[in-house]
Amino acid sequence: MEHKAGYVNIIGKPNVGKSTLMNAMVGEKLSIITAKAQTTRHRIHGILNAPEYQIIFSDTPGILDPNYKLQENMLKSARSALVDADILIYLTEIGEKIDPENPFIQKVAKSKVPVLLVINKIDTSNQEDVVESMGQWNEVLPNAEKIPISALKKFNVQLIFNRILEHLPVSPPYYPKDALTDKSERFFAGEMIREKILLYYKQENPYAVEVEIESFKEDPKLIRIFAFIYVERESQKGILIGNEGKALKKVGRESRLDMETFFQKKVFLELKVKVKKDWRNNERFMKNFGYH
Ligand SMILES: Nc1nc2c(ncn2[C@@H]2O[C@H](COP(=O)(O)OP(=O)(O)OP(=O)(O)O)[C@@H](O)[C@H]2O)c(=O)[nH]1
Ligand SMILES: [Mg+2]
Repeated sequence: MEHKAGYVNIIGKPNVGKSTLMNAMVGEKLSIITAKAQTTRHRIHGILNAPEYQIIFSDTPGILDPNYKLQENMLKSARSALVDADILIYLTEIGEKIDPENPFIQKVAKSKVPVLLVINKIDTSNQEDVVESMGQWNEVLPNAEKIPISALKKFNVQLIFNRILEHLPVSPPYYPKDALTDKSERFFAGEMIREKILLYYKQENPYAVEVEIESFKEDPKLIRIFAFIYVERESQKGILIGNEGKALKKVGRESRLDMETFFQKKVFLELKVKVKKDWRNNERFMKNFGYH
């Protein structure tokens, strides 16, 4: 039997469930998920291997109008997903306002590769609204197959998988057949910390945060991780650390537990908060953090 392989890129607005869908397809928690928009900042590959195929899912930052340099970089990263896909999943959520003039949607409409228009979160809706939404999308993206799902409840996720297998090109694998992702252990450790910060702090504060894994040392029984948490202002540093350091301790404890599950090993984690003024507009700083 011929081997199939290809890239399935998941794009869409912030917070529609792109990361939840990728994790459900791959069966691992690779991408962090929160109820806040703009959780994902980098493209992350999640790889599904079987003897006869390799599917490379690409989770991307949500598409938005950029207000600062970091968001410009996030948008670039989402745009790149339009170019290198073998199959595109345009993920929307039920109730999303459709703007046919949106340049992204127009590009998707002209896509040369198969497009699956996936309507997520139907667990929060009813059949009538789902049918109506599918009809509306039919007018905007007539060539795309419409699939209503719930990524959270894993409803109809199998259907997406079947369609992907039908469209997947014949190709040798792109990654080793035991690879799960393109990202390093350090990257995931940093993301687990960022997820806790998005979950536990209010308003603008979590968006001003970047995490740097300064060292990651693994011995047979233990992983020692030292991380810097960068914020933009002194006041944010105070908020992050909290009264008697309690808030930061909670971030440390919860991140460590996640890491121990993910790496299947005991973890010793140390966190330190640092101020890096206005880093979200600092190209050099962002380059160091893998934004291009
Ligand atoms: N009810 C419901 N909630 C969902 C579903 N899928 C995702 N969510 C929730 O929607 C929120 C956003 O999910 P994410 O997977 O982080 O969304 P995203 O598109 O990756 O978001 P960004 O990375 O910010 O662009 C989270 O609170 C999820 O739990 C679903 O099928 N049903
Ligand atoms: Mg995401």
